[in-house]
Amino acid sequence: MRFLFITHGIETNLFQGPHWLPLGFAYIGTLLKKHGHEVEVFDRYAAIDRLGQDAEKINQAMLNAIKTFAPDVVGLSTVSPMIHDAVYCAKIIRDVFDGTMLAGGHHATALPRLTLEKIPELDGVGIGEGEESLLAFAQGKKPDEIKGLHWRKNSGKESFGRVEQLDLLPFPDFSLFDTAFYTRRTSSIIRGFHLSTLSMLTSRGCSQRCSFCTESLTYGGGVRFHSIDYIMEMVKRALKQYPHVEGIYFHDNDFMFDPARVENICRRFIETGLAKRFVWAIQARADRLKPDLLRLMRKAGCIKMEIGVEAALQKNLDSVRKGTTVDTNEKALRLCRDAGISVHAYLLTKTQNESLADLDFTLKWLKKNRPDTFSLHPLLRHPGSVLYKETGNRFFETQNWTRESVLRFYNEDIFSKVTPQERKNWALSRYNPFYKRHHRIIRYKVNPIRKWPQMLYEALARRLKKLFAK
Ligand code: B12
Ligand code: SF4
Repeated sequence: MRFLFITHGIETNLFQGPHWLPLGFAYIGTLLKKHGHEVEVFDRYAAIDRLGQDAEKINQAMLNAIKTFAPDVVGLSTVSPMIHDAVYCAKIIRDVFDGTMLAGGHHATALPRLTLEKIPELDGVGIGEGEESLLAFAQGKKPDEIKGLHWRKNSGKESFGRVEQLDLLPFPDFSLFDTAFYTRRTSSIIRGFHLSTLSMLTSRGCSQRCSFCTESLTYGGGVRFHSIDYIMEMVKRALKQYPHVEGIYFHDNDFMFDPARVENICRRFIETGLAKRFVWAIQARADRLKPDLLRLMRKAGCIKMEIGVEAALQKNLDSVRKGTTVDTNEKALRLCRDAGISVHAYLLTKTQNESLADLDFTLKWLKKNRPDTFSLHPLLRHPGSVLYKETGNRFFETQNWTRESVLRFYNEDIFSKVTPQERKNWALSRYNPFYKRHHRIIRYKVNPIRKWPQMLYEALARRLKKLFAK
């Protein structure tokens, strides 16, 4: 069978250059290829790099790819804030394609039946992880009996696709993507460090259920692991195939979930000499960090840890059910600094009862605790999350999935007490200047002088691009 996968869309005006590679289709595509099926990916994100910030051109290129490749199945990935793009893609694809069209990913998983209802061009949706479901479909299993696929015609109960034994998956074949684009040096993947990188997973799932997050819905509660041998071989092969790659971002939701496993990984990186070949970054919860292990991780090449700090105030941590404390977060930053590991702190804004004083407190907290890099993200209500259930007003159930209405829903600030004008003023006068200065200094501090000319050139090119876009 021939499969064409289409990555979830992008607001073209938000394009920021190379980012994390879409691993979902890397895994699904590689498994299908291993079983003799033909796979191509039309990557709407990477297409912007080739075709510019012109949605019309990208859509045309996508339709041309469908006509040329003539797939049996088109698979779309979905995330809720961009669901309008999937709605649009399905419509225009249907005009030129009469094979099977499916959608999967976080949004389809959270709202499978509704996704079928709102996107009439779809034949079915994938729920949870799609590898085994799509392989079963390609191998001719009766559609109604495939776990993780829900068909329009099927009125039965939905089931989740879940890869129980991760090691049965072949190593992801990155060549399905524009690797020249994804491995281009940038400071935005292992944040601050100007490196050529690849993304990988060593585990899937999360044991927590923070109120804003849908990870434990899509990948199931609890964590499944690849074996250490699998991880070593995956890393070794990728570095051999892409000799210019300098770093790996491990995308696991909670890399540090099992400290003994992390210790084993580190020891193997050191013993095999891989620790000298590449550097790596992870995402971890603040409450999992121990000084000895962090020192070992640094020795094994870990240079960056991304932590969901979320808030500088305990009331906000509690309101999103993070299950951590301000103290734990502050200690985590100190421990990483002592071990020589750079930290990225993710923080939330537009939270419950947020006031201007809270925003100032957050800024003060950043200045005091000095994470090496940080970013502030609005608290979003994704379907499938506890937050959506409690405060989403059944938006997706009751409203049209047009760009305007989806953007309006996501831009709504129903929690905080800060007015849009106050927020703008605060950002312009207080947050942005500090953010810019801090990140500029960090970039030049952590990167060797030989990389500075390229970094300067890129910063200039970005500025010029922005100017032209205006
Ligand atoms: C890397 C990443 C990106 C990358 C690449 C995205 C991509 N195409 O994969 C970039 C930076 C481009 C990106 C962008 C965005 N992202 Co993003 N991203 C991620 C991240 C961190 C990892 C994705 C990943 O590789 N997962 C691992 C692989 C194995 O899983 P997967 O991609 O989900 O795919 C599996 C299943 O979902 C399923 N599946 C997926 N597609 C399909 C299709 C079919 C047909 C089938 C059957 C199955 C199937 O099978 C796959 C294999 O098991 C996730 C968090 C996460 N853990 O998923 C957030 C996440 C997916 N992103 C999210 C969001 C919100 C966005 C943005 C909208 C952010 C924004 N506000 O701009 C944008 C969207 C595009 C835009 N406007 O720019 C949310 C989605 C929330 C939701 N419930 O909808 C997530 C979950 C983060 C979060 N916790 O909030 N993202
Ligand atoms: S935010 Fe992080 S810790 Fe919380 S549920 Fe999501 S992945 Fe797990």
